[in-house]
Amino acid sequence: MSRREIVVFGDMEVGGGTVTDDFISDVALAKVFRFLGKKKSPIDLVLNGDTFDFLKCPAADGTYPLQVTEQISLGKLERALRAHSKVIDALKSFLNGKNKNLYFTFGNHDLDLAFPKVQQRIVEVLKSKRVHFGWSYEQFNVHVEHGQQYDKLNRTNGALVQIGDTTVLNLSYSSLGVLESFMRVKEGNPFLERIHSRKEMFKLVPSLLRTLRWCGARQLFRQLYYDITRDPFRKTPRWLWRELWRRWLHNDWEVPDIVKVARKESGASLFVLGHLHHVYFEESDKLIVLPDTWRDEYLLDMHSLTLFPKNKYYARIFIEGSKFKGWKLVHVPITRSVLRFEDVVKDQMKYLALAAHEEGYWPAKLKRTA
Ligand SMILES: [Mn+2]
Repeated sequence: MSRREIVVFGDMEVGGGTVTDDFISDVALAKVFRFLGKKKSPIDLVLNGDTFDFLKCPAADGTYPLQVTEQISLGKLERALRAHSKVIDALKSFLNGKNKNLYFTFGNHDLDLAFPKVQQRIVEVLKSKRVHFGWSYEQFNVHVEHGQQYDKLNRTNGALVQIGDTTVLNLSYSSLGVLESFMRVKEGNPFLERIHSRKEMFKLVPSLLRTLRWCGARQLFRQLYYDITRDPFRKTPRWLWRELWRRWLHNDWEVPDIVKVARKESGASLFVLGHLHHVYFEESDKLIVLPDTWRDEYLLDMHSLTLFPKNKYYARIFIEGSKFKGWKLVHVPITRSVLRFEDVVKDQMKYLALAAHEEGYWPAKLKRTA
């Protein structure tokens, strides 16, 4: 009986090599991709959304435009390809293997993958026809999807939208808020933004929470202004007001629990999700697997006030004939230091550089813009 594997990575968030680029695990990830390429069995490699972090990657002039054209996305893509050529070369080597296919699903940070020229450019760089793009991967009763469509602030009705003669990205309320109000905070606090839980971290840095609340209030007023001026692309439905207000009031800066919603929606027997940056699995009438993120993130321990770099995982799903036979979550060990929170707060840039150095990644220079 024929055997094949579906291998899923979530939320890699490969960025443009700027200070807001949170992907530094080039060495470890490239090694896994090359290893998978050498395996004899057919493999469908699924990069499950937010593979590229177009959202937090500035345009060439250092700004974060709200109307993202194909040209802007192409520029961001070029910089990400250059900043992370090791990973791209490893994907090329994977595709050179026998019976290997690569799938990109769209996440909220890389809706840009829906632009035809962005797809063309990736196919051209990877030098392979076995590269596929879509909202989800659905084969052998396995459903792989990023999950932003189950998150009301992040969901969109299609990836692209027409404004006059121009096609631009159909950005969600959440993405517009990130670009309009929060990227400057991220640029000023590039390390602190990688730390979870946010709620606990804010207890130690109340000034950051104040800044965010101020940005949130400004964003609410902006939304009100668009509403009054009847900007057709910024209509504010009633539920959105409720949701924005609830989040502002309760200091809720987390992604909602999309697993509950997704569970109801899908008929597949195995469901792989991303977006939440959790490692998680659940087995009831159907199996739900979350293989976490490959972006550099930390868990804050409130007793010792130390930061533990999060582990990196991917999911392996085994298919025999056309039937689902089992699955495995693989942990990729990377040696990293545990950091003291108070040191990091004092000099975030120093510890960004240290983290990148420990992973063997060193971009030409950490800059504000590319
Ligand atoms: Mn996401």
